[in-house]
Amino acid sequence: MTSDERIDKYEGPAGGWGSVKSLASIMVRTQALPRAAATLAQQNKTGGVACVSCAWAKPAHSHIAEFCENGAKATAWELTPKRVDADFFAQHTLTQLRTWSDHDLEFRGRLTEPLRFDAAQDRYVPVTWADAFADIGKQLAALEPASTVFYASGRASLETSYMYQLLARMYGNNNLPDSSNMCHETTSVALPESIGVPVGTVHLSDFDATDCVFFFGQNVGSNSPRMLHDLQAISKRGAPIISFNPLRERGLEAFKNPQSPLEMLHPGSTRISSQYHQVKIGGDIAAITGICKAVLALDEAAQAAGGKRVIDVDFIGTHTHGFEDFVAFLRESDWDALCHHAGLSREAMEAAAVVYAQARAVIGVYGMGLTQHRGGVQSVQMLVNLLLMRGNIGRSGAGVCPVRGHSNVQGQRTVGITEKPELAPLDRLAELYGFEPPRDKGLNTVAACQGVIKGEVRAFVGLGGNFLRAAPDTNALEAAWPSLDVTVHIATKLNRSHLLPGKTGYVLPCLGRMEIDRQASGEQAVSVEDSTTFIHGSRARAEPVAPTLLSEPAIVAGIAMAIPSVAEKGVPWRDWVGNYAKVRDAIERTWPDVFPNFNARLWQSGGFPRPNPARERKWNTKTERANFHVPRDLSATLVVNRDAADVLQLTTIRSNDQFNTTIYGDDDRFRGIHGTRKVVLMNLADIARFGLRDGQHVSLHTAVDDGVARSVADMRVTAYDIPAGCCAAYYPECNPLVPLWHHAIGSDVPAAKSIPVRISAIGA
Ligand SMILES: Nc1nc2c(c(=O)[nH]1)N[C@H]1C(S)=C(S)[C@@H](COP(=O)(O)OP(=O)(O)OC[C@H]3O[C@@H](n4cnc5c(=O)[nH]c(N)nc54)[C@H](O)[C@@H]3O)O[C@H]1N2
Ligand SMILES: Nc1nc2c(c(=O)[nH]1)N[C@H]1C(S)=C(S)[C@@H](COP(=O)(O)OP(=O)(O)OC[C@H]3O[C@@H](n4cnc5c(=O)[nH]c(N)nc54)[C@H](O)[C@@H]3O)O[C@H]1N2
Ligand SMILES: [Mo]
Repeated sequence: MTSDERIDKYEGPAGGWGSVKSLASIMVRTQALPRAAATLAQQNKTGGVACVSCAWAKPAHSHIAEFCENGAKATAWELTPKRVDADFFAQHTLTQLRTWSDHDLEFRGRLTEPLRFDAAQDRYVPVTWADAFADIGKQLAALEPASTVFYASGRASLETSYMYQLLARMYGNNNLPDSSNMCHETTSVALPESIGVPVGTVHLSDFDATDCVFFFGQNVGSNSPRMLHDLQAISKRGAPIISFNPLRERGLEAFKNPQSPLEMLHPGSTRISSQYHQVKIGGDIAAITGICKAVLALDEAAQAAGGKRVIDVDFIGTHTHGFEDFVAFLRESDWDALCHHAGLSREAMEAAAVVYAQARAVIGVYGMGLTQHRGGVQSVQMLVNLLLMRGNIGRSGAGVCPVRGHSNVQGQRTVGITEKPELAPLDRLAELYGFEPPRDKGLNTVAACQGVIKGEVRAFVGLGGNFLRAAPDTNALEAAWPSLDVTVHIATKLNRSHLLPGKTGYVLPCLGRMEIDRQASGEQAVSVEDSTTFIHGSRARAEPVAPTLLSEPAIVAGIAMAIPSVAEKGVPWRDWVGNYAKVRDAIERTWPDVFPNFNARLWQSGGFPRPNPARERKWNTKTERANFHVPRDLSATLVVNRDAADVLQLTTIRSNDQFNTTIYGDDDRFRGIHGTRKVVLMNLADIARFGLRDGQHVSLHTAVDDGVARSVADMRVTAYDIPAGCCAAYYPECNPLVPLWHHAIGSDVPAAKSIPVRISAIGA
């Protein structure tokens, strides 16, 4: 343990003075003030800039400061004046840079010049934009279109994303995986089967009207802190919040609003959760089954007593399908098995059921704790089952609320970034642009990784992101990556993915969303979609960090115009780049029902929602009803060795000091972890059982029998309040442990929340 490593228990609330201190520290380290000041004042407000951190809703009536600690950190990180320029790359070979940490690579500052990999020197060297585009165009044109992948990490705007999908389809494939494939793709598969829409049904106004929130596997205090304002208001009105999480996350326990002077001067904080259930990893299906079983029992008791029914019989009769099978499943489920898989007592599940049964309108919120399991699709559908029992979808104050990740990840799907041809408006694109779009299924993230490993994928283009760090089976992927023919990364900051170029490798530096984007028709605005399906305009306030940067639309257009087969199709790429309103017109022409009067509504206060039939109780499912789904298994882990005595289920988590693979620092204030990320959080009984001691360094090994050895070394055992049989450690450091085939059934989202592991003492 180095001298500044420290593990203690954090007793404060989420927000509060700790938040102010943490923010001040990053502002100083990145030197982002004063450049960031004007941006922060306008962040998430109508007419201002949409935050680049999370996708939580942006209210119509904003607070004076409508940003949170982590949103401000993301702003500071992007608006730092620090840069990595030609000199930096002249001084460092890629071999050297590969020894740097994720934090150190990004912390050095913004990329400013287009770079080409020079294999002889083992360096990136500066190149002109014109030469970069010409070479990339030539190289991609020489490849079989099916062997190129166009990845998108959910930050790029609707305008850029639309252009990007068109580029891929005109080039000749649907190989458009995005970060959603590692994230909420489970939602996009589960919800259409259950309720006929791929997105949540809750608007911000429902949070004002709700009686109760059920909260599963989402770390609100770190990952969507602005939502704490909504939860605080709910809690203050006395409405219950029932949380399910293996870890006692601070943001779900207590909050002090750092933007309220009155609250900051007062001792105390708002309690958030009224019940906190430390479910076992992957135990949500069993926990919700138990709650549903108890709701059914309450309903039977009410009927016997001649009282009002607890289940919504009218709704179930008129609007749902499959209820009888579901009831049969609940009756057959055995309490002992439910308690075993959930890691909760029958009383705990019954207590949650009583609150659920008493609430008039309930919202079900969830995050990666449900989606990133082999049984993730079933977990999400189980939550919907619970909501359907009392008609909690399609009315005020009720609904299902997946909390999305990247700030425009949901929007990218809305404008055609998808590998599934049936989800893209291919006929409409054919009609509008006069070409025959490819109809074959494209590669998602897992399939793209398999393609790289097998040598079938020859080129990778990344619109943002850090694919090699974010994806599973890091070692296998890194070994295969350099044999790619072409890698092109459009990026703001240097990361590990850039350090393993293909034979031809480019890094193309772009403007961030917070930087003024001047084109032929003047300063441009862009748009994004939030977690609650509202679309917002975003206008930047900060001067670009360097005059050499191009905007993302300009880079996508530059590549498109350099590939002869794309260029000849006559899309007015240059006009679009000159005026993004023309791209919005094209989006409106492609989806007239979703984006009517797009440009006119861009600055509508609070954004404008896209149509959501499930909110109106119109069910676009095969049965034309909302469907109850009987789960196939009571545990979402669905892993081999799950009950072996020497195996723990590992969940990979984010700290309060990171945004995905972007690591702001080594502290995780809310969990009391300081100065290190190489920890494995374990139950005291497991530490004793394995003959380990708190503070000891160990290795983790994936406990599957597929003939591949996967380990992560030098992890510090840290006693923590987590259920026995479970452990937790940080992402991305643990991605070498996730087998590529270990993913959610149906959605292929890597099962990063239940990895079976064995632990060995170092040197043992
Ligand atoms: N500051 C910041 N904001 C972010 C991000 C970030 O990294 N930093 N990332 C963005 C992105 S892309 C995304 S997808 C979201 C991610 O936001 P979250 O959905 O919150 O994802 P995680 O941080 O991975 O943590 C999920 C939570 O699930 C819990 N959990 C783990 N396993 C289980 C389980 O089996 N059952 C239950 N019930 N809970 C479980 C963990 O303890 C943790 O509290 O946040 C977005 N916002
Ligand atoms: N084990 C494990 N693995 C996981 C997860 C987990 O919980 N556990 N979570 C998964 C999830 S939910 C997600 S979403 C993925 C995240 O996967 P990605 O989205 O691929 O990764 P990020 O870390 O968000 O990408 C960071 C990089 O994006 C670039 N960037 C930042 N801003 C911009 C911009 O405005 N434009 C452009 N062009 N580039 C920009 C910078 O170069 C930065 O280094 O990881 C997944 N992997
Ligand atoms: Mo995500």
